Amino acid sequence: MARRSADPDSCPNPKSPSSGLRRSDRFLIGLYPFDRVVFVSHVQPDPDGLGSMLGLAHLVETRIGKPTVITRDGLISRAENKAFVDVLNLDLVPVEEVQWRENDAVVMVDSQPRTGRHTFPDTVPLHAVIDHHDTPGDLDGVAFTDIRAGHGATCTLVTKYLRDQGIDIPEKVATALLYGIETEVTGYPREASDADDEALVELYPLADKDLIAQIRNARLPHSHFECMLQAMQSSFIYDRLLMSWVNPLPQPEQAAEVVDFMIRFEKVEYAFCGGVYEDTLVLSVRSAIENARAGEILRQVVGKLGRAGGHDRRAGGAIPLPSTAPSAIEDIQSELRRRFLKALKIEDCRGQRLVPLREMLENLQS
Ligand SMILES: [Mn+2]
Repeated sequence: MARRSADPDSCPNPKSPSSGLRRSDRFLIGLYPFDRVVFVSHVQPDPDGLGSMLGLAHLVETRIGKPTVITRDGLISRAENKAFVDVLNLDLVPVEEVQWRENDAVVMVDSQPRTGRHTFPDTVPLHAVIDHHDTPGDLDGVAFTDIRAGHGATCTLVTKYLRDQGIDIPEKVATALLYGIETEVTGYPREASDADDEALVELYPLADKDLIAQIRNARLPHSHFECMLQAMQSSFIYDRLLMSWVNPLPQPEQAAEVVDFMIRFEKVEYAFCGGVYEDTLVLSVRSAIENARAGEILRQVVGKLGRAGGHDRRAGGAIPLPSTAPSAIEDIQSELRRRFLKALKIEDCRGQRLVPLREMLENLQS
């Protein structure tokens, strides 16, 4: 399998003159003038974002002794992610409750500014952005940036910062970083670089494997099964694409749970799920092939209707709905279907139900 090689740490950062300093040195030096460091990530924060904030907070507190705040933007609804927060006992401040101070350094991880993935005000100036998404953000005026799309996880970059600074990684931090990387790079096939593997090998002996097991096998709510049933009943196969709709979506992250499950279907290369949550159509895509360009395709499909982005094999998006009337939702759904089929050059393909109607009815009667 082709491996992407991670760019070396010595690769010059266009925002900083070549100084012989490592990125982690420059990151820490830049924080000296500030009184406090506030970490932010994207909406519905995932283990990679949460683990990165936790790891960097440990770095900042240990190395330069500044107080830190770790925030949560929006809901955490996926069962594994809730378990991650619970078993690791994370103290997350809802981002809307942060009292922003003049002398805060705001550090964004696992996301980039003005990509439509945040709810805190645009007027809060960002000091640093550390990310691995290839979704371009507006980095104007950000003093420190470390964007490495060649890495499978932001937690990998954070692990490297901790190692470079010679800092012991406590069990809780190691567990969070390990699970953060694992969830990002476990795929069909994996989206990982050698740097991700190195970080995993380093973190594994330090992490609490019992906690990892509790997170990985988190107990599932009733709504998970209702959502999966609806997804299966609504799924159509269009050549190498499977499309599912769940309306309404019990939790926004369940669109991702649907595609994580559906992409294992041996006959398709792309799985798409859309579902209405409140007044938003939440979208999620997975691909089973390399060079799938899932993020790019979903951005193209969504266009000006909303926002989308992601990675080669995983992508997400959201479309604000002017109306949640069934006919308005159907209109947007058929437009998205048309655009997705066009993007995959299968526009002449007729859809086939994943589960034939007759079987569904027979199951109901038996
Ligand atoms: Mn990530």
